Amino acid sequence: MKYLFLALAFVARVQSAIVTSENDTSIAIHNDRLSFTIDKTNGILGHIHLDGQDLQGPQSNTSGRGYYECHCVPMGYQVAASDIFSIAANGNATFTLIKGVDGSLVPYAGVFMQQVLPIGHTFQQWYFIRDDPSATGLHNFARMLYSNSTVGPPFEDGGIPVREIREVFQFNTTLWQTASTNPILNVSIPDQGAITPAVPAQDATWDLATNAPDEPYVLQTSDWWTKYFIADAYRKRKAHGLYGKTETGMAYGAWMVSVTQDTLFGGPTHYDLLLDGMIGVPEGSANLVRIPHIYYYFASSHQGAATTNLTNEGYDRTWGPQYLYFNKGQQASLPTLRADAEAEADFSKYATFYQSIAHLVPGFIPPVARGAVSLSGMNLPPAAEDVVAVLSAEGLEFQRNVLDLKASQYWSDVSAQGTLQIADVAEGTYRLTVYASGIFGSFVKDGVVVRAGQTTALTGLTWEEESAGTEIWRIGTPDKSAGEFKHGFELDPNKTFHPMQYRSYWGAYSFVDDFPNGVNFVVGQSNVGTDWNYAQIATSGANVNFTILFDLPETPAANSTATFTIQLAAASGPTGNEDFSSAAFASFPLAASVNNLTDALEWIIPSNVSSSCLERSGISCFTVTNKWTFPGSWLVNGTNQLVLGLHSGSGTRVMYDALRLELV
Ligand SMILES: *[C@@H]1O[C@H](CO)[C@@H](O)[C@H](O)[C@H]1NC(C)=O
Ligand SMILES: *[C@@H]1O[C@H](CO)[C@@H](O)[C@H](O)[C@H]1NC(C)=O
Ligand SMILES: *[C@@H]1O[C@H](CO)[C@@H](O)[C@H](O)[C@H]1NC(C)=O
Ligand SMILES: *[C@@H]1O[C@H](CO)[C@@H](O)[C@H](O)[C@H]1NC(C)=O
Ligand SMILES: *[C@@H]1O[C@H](CO)[C@@H](O)[C@H](O)[C@H]1NC(C)=O
Ligand SMILES: *[C@@H]1O[C@H](CO)[C@@H](O)[C@H](O)[C@H]1NC(C)=O
Ligand SMILES: *[C@@H]1O[C@H](CO)[C@@H](O)[C@H](O)[C@H]1NC(C)=O
Ligand SMILES: *[C@@H]1O[C@H](CO)[C@@H](O)[C@H](O)[C@H]1NC(C)=O
Ligand SMILES: *[C@@H]1O[C@H](CO)[C@@H](O)[C@H](O)[C@H]1NC(C)=O
Ligand SMILES: *[C@@H]1O[C@H](CO)[C@@H](O)[C@H](O)[C@H]1NC(C)=O
Ligand SMILES: *[C@@H]1O[C@H](CO)[C@@H](O)[C@H](O)[C@H]1NC(C)=O
Ligand SMILES: *[C@H]1O[C@@H](CO)[C@H](O)[C@@H](O)[C@@H]1NC(C)=O
Repeated sequence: MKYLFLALAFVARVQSAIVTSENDTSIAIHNDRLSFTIDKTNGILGHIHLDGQDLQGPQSNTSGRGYYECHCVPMGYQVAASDIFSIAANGNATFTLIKGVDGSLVPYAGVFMQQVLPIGHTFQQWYFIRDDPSATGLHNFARMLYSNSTVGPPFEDGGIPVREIREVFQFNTTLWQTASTNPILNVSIPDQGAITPAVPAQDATWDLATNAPDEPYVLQTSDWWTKYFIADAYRKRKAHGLYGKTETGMAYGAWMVSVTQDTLFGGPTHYDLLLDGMIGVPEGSANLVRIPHIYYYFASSHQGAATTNLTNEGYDRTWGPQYLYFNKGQQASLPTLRADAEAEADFSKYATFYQSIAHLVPGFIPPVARGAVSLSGMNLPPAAEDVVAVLSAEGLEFQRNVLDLKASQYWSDVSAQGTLQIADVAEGTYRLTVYASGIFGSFVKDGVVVRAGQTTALTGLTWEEESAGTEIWRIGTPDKSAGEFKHGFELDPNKTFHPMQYRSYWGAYSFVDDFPNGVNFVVGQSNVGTDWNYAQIATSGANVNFTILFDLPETPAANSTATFTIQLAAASGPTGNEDFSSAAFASFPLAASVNNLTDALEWIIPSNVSSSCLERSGISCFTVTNKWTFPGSWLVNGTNQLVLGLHSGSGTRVMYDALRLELV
C-alpha cells in the first residue's frame, strides 16, 4: 500500500513538473521554473525563460541562440562562407526527445541531436533539465566522432586539425550588463552607442576610448575591448557568466559551470575564451553589435594549445557534463549569484543523475566507473608555494594531453603538508605532475593507476628541485607566467577597477619608449617589476636585447660547467597558434652571447610550441624550457654579461617565466 501510494504521487509529479512538446519544427521543454526550445531547422537553443523572465531575447541568426560548432571540417563542408561547421544549422540533423526518471526519483527531460556528414564526421549534442525547484539549468554534453580511411581533402596544413570545438550562447537582451570571468574580474559590457562606430585596433580588438571616453567600461577597465581581456586559465575555473539587474531590482545570473575537469584538455594552465560582449556583424566586419556571449571551449589552439588531427585512427570524444545555470535574487549582488553558481561546480552533487543518464551519452564515463586519488606527506621543496598536482595522460606532458584521444585529466592544489584529494577520477592509468611557484622544473611520475570505487593513496613521494650545481642567480619566479615583470600582474592605476595590466591590448604599452636601450638588468640591483619587460619583441630598428649583468668574486675553475636555464611563459613565431608551418621563422632562434664571445648560444624554438600570447592578452601560454651548458671558463672574476637576442625584425616574441644560472 505504501509503495502504491508513492508510485501514484510520483506519476502526478511527473505530469505536473516537466512539460515537453514537439512538432515538426521545434521541441519545447520546461520545468516549474525554467523553459527553453530547440529549433529543429537549425539546432538552436532559444527562448530561455526563468520564472517568466526572458533571459535570452529574440532569436536571430546572430543572437538569442545557443549552438555547438567546430573548426574541424574540410573546405566545402562548412556552413555558409565561414570555415566553421555548426551542428544542425543546415536542417540535416535528427532530434530525439528524451524523458526519464533518475536514481533519486527526480524526473528529467532532454533533447539529443545528431548530424552525420557524408565525409565521416558525426556530431552529437545533449541538453537535459531536471525537475527540481533548484534545477534552473541545462546539463549538457557534446560528442564528435570521425572515422574515415582517407585523410582529406586537405583542410589546411595537410591534416584535418580539430582546431576549435565549442558551445556558444548568445544573448539578445540588455538584461546582461556585466561579464564575470572569476571572483576578481568582471567588466561592464558597453552599450551599443559606445561601440557605434567602432575603431578597430587589431582583429577582435577595438578602441573604445576615442569615441566613448566616458563609457563605464573605459573608465573602469580599459581603453580597448577584446574578448581576450576576459579570458582565463582552467586552473581555478568554476563558473563564468553574465550578470544584470532589472528596473525592479531583480538580479539575474547566467553561468557556464565547469562540473568536471575530465575533458578540459591542456590542464590547469590551458587558457581560453570564456565571454564576449560584442561581435562584428556580419562576422569579421567593423559593424559592432552588442551581443553578450558565454563560451564553453572543448578544444582550441588558443594560447598555443596542442591540437589533434583527424586521422584514420579514428576520433571519438565526448565532452561534459557542463551546466548552463541561471539564478536570481532580489537585489542580489554579483558575488552572491556567482557563489551560488560556483556551488554547482560539483560532480558529486549530480552523480546520481549522471549515473542515470550515462547510458544515453556514449563516451561519458559514468560515476560508477570512477575512483579517487589521495596524496599525503609528499616532501616538497622548502621554497614551493602555490603547489598544483595534475593527473593526465601517461607519457605525455600535460599541456599535450589532448593528443591522447582517450585521456582524462584532473588537478587540485596541494597543501603545504603535501596532501590532496581528487574525487570522481575516471578509472585508468595516469601521469602525476606536481609543479609550484618558486621552483624550477616539476615532479613527474607515470603509472598512477585509478580503479573504480577505490582510492589510490600516494605516499612517500619526494620532490627535490632540479639542480645543476650552485645557483649563481635567478631572475623572476618560476610559476609558468610572466606576471611578475613590468606590465604583467601589476595593477593599472588609471582605471577604477585596477585590472592587471597584461590583460589590456598589448598596444597599450611601448617597449621602445619604456626601454630605449633594451633591457639592462643588473643582478642584485634591478627590480623585476620595473626593469624587465613582460615580453621581448623582435621589432626592427630598435634595441630589443635583454642584457643581464652580474658579478662573480672569482674566475670559475677551468673544468667547471655553467647551466643557463630559461623557462618561457610563451614563445611566439609568425604562425601564432598554428603548430605546423613552413613560414619564415616558424621555428625561430633565441640566442645568448656570454661576455661578447663569438660562439653564441642558440636555441631554435620549434613551431609547435608557438602561441599567440602577448597579442592575445596572455601572460601564461604554452610553456617551454631550455637549458644551455657552456664552459665555466667563459665567465670572469668581476662583471659578466649575458645578452639575450631575437632575430631583429622577425616579429618573433618571447615572454620569460624565469631564468637561472648555475655552476658546477
Ligand atoms: C539565417 O541562416 C539561414 C541558414 O544559414 C539562412 O538560410 C537564412 O537566410 C538566414 N536568415 C537571415 C535573416 O539572415
Ligand atoms: C535582436 O532581436 C531583434 C528583434 O528581433 C533583431 O532585430 C536583432 O537583429 C537581434 N540582434 C541581433 C544581434 O541579432
Ligand atoms: C543533407 O544530407 C544529404 C545527405 O548527406 C545531402 O544530400 C543534402 O544536401 C543535405 N542537405 C542539407 C540541407 O545540407
Ligand atoms: C572519406 O573522406 C573522403 C574525402 O573527404 C570522402 O570522399 C569519402 O566519402 C569519405 N568516406 C566515408 C566512408 O565517409
Ligand atoms: C597532423 O598532420 C600534419 C600534416 O600531415 C602532421 O605534420 C602532424 O604531425 C600531424 N599531427 C599529429 C598530432 O598527428
Ligand atoms: C597611466 O597614465 C599615465 C598618464 O597618462 C601614463 O603615463 C601611464 O603609462 C598609464 N599607465 C598605464 C598602466 O597605462
Ligand atoms: C566588478 O569588479 C569591480 C572591481 O573589483 C567591483 O568594484 C565591482 O563592484 C564589480 N561589479 C559588480 C557588478 O559587482
Ligand atoms: C643584441 O645582441 C646581439 C647578440 O648578442 C648583438 O649581435 C647585437 O649587436 C645586439 N644589439 C644591440 C643593439 O646591442
Ligand atoms: C677577483 O678580482 C678582484 C678585483 O680585481 C681581486 O681582488 C680578487 O683577488 C679576485 N679574486 C680571485 C679569486 O681571483
Ligand atoms: C675539477 O678539477 C678539480 C681539481 O682538479 C677537481 O677536484 C674537481 O673534481 C673537478 N671538477 C669537475 C666538475 O670535474
Ligand atoms: C661587450 O661589448 C659591449 C659593446 O662593445 C661593451 O659595452 C661591453 O662592456 C662588453 N662586455 C664585456 C663583458 O666585455
Ligand atoms: C511548432 O509549430 C510552430 C509553428 O506553428 C510553433 O511556432 C511552435 O511553437 C511549435 N512548437 C512546439 C514545440 O509546439
